[in-house]
Amino acid sequence: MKKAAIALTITAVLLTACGPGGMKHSGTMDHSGSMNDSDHGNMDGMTMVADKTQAENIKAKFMLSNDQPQPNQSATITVRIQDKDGNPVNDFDVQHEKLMHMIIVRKDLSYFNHIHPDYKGNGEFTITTQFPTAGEYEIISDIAPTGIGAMSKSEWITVQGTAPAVQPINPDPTLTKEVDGKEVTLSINHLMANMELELNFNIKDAQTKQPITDLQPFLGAVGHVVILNDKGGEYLHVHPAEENSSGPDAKFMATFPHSGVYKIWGQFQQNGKVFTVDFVIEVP
Ligand SMILES: [Cu+2]
Repeated sequence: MKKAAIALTITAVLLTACGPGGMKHSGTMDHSGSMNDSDHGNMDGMTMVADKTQAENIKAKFMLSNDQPQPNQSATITVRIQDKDGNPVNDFDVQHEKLMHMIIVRKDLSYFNHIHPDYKGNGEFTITTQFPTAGEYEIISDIAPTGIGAMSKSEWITVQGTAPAVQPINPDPTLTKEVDGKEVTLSINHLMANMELELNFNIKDAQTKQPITDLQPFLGAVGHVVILNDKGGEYLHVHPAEENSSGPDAKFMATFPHSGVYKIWGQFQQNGKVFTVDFVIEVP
């Protein structure tokens, strides 16, 4: 029931800023051969987004090494990318340093994982991971088949056993969170649906309250932001407005397609360690 809906209803909004992370793989068409600062902020720059029909013509088959995956046991996920005739799609562009980005969330969005499967050739990607609990998970893959453009594919899987109680996805009363010794405040200008907005993550040292200015590039940019709605039907992959910032502000652009509740995960790196901060917001 769910499976049929997934391929058609996922709305992927891929907004890609220019930068080394978005550089094309060898030998592909590129909108701009060389990057310079004046190209930054050109949001339709590097990675073109596949149109709906092109994206629908690319199929992703998700397979698990065990049809009945168990919590906390290794499971290998294989994703086969095929064209509409079932032939493997062989060539992919690098986006943000990777050929495939994989996001795994539990249905209530209380669990989030961002991993990078290995490309085995012949359209096949694999990765071994674990699911922390029983329950339903959505696996989302971002790819950019060469010459077609960026798209997302997803599938639901069920991890065996008794699922823990579903956590309500309630909007956060304040958009300041402390994680790994950092105090992160999210601000969004003029929050409304269907309009491109700037999301600013301001990052301080949680103890000293001093601004953090030594963020390191993560996946070729100041950070990586993923947004999902609470119903699981909308996935926004968001990209930096200022690719090269090292803090304390990390700015991203995104468009929330509808009003409703969305969860936002921001990932940043400092001192060689990635930290993830999440916020739940309600878009009026
Ligand atoms: Cu990734």
